[in-house]
Amino acid sequence: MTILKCANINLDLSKTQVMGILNVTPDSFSDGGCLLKDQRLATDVILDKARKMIANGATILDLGGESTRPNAQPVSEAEEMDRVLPALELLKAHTDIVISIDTSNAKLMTEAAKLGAGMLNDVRALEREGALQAAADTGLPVCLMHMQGSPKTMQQDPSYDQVAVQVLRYLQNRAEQCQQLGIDAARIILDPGIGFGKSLAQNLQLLAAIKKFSAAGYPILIGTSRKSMFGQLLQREVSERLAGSLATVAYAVMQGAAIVRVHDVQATVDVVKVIQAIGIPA
Ligand code: 8Y4
Repeated sequence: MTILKCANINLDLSKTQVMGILNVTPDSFSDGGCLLKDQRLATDVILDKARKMIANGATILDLGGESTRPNAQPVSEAEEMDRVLPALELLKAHTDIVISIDTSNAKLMTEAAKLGAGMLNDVRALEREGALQAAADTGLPVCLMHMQGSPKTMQQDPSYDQVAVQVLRYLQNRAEQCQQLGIDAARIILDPGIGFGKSLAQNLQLLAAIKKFSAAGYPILIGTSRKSMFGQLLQREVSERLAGSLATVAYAVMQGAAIVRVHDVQATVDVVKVIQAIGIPA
């Protein structure tokens, strides 16, 4: 019942799965990029990172070519495809893991599915022109994430009446839209979008509400890894946010999150295993 069919690979979402972040962007804000100065793909770097994450227990890799952090340079759809598709081909040729495509770009969704992508991850919840139909046509699972505003403006003055209620209502509406276009409910994953148009207090309220999100009946994905909420809460730089990130992973697993999206796969898999070994009380 909790099996997610990702093209030819089935994931058991009754156990929390670890999704490793693989960016194909030139900025090295958090993790060195996999692009060379001339924008060509550093194939050895990306394969190395992927193999390490797989060996450490990741079961999904999230491949992205658009930086969505505040004030990032926008990337054209063509350039995004030039970054992601060769990386996807490379990963499909050398690994067997589920490759998630982090994109809002309908054309990229279509082309990535043809090359063997296993799921789609859209921080804009398929709101871009053509994305809903394109995603439906791939037959792949989709992660619908909530964002208030756009990456450029989202942190200016995030405002909600009741953040958890509103975010969940939005995601349920998007999930219904998906099903109207033929996306099976069993292929839909919801994500409150930690850090996407939320204050520290709002991020914490969303994390505290994971159980309520799960109760909507869809698998929940949580992405907190190294985010600025830990800068605000702990006064830590990006490189010093592992402990904070792991605390939220432990909590998310305890509250039934199906997938956690992280940079630090080895440490995260250890935390997931320990929490699951203890067991989650009824
Ligand atoms: C350091 C490095 C600090 C990166 C912050 C960041 C999510 C997501 C992102 C998420 C889903 C990020 C693509 C933001 N976050 N997709 N994507 N959920 N589904 N920032 O939370 O990692 S990118």
